[in-house]
Amino acid sequence: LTEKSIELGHCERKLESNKNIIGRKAALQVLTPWLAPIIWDGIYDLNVLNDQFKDKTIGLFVFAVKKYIRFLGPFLESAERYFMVGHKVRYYVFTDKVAEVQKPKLAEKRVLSLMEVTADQRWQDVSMRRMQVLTNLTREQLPQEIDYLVCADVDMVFGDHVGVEILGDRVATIHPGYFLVEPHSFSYERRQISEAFIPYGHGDFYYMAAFYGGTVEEIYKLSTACQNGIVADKKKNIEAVWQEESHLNKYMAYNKPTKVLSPEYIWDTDLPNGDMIKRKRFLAVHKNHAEIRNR
Ligand code: 2GW
Ligand code: MN
Repeated sequence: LTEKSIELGHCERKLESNKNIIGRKAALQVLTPWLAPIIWDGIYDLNVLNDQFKDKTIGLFVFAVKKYIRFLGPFLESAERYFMVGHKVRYYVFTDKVAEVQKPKLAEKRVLSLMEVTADQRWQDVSMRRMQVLTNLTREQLPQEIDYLVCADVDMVFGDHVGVEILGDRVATIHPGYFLVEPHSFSYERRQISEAFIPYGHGDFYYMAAFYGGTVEEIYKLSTACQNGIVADKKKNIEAVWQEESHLNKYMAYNKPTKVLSPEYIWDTDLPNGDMIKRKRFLAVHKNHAEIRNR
């Protein structure tokens, strides 16, 4: 299966030189063991998919509070160029300073909802707050407005096509730093006391919380489960090693994604093995951590 799969993708060229890697790793598969597709360039026909999804509306959820407001302009501008071009799109932007946000000019069939959210003191709470907000949003408002929701970090830019090939019931992206890594070394939460605990031997990929999605109904279930985990941990005075990313991984380990996105969909040009990734579609913006993260 692995060898056959590789022929389908752009990785054919790489087969010889990477035989040692491919033999062991999940890296360049195009199908998971539970038969969900792993999306790489070259394995799908966009014309067919565009037609299948032509009547759907896609939401893009993003948080930009405190200093991270500065990332919003480039994020939205790049989304206008590359994200779901030609389809109906609604942006859901949550910020603590609505008045400070400059609304970019949007193409036809695309709308922006700006919503107020309180800025948490601790950055870990800012990041985790997204799950609570998502729970409410997907329960109350989104069922009437959209079909699919995609959730993203704001410190990113789209650099190449991201379209309906990513849509599915439950979709997660392989963390670009872990696609060649053995499951034993995944940075899952390994303390049993946390709700995000995943024992050795469980879990399939290490997913990154910077890009995931699904139907509104599925994101409601996912965010509710993650939020409950976060709250339960807080009661015990603990916090998962990678905050809501740990809870997302726990959820996906036991509610397997129906579609998996390859690291083409989250890349960081500082990482090694970039030559294995033909299309870098969604890229981390390099930031001065000391400056942007001080409170
Ligand atoms: C985050 C860290 C330190 C200080 C501030 C913030 C911060 C984050 C903030 O001040 N304002 C804000 O809007 N955020 C939002 O949270 C924003 O959308 C940002 O992209 C997201 C996650 O924070 P980020 O991008 O700094 O985290 P990363 O790039 O290290 O991402 C991974 O790990 C996180 C958990 O620690 C999340 O799971 C994230 O989804 C992962 O990609
Ligand atoms: Mn980020």
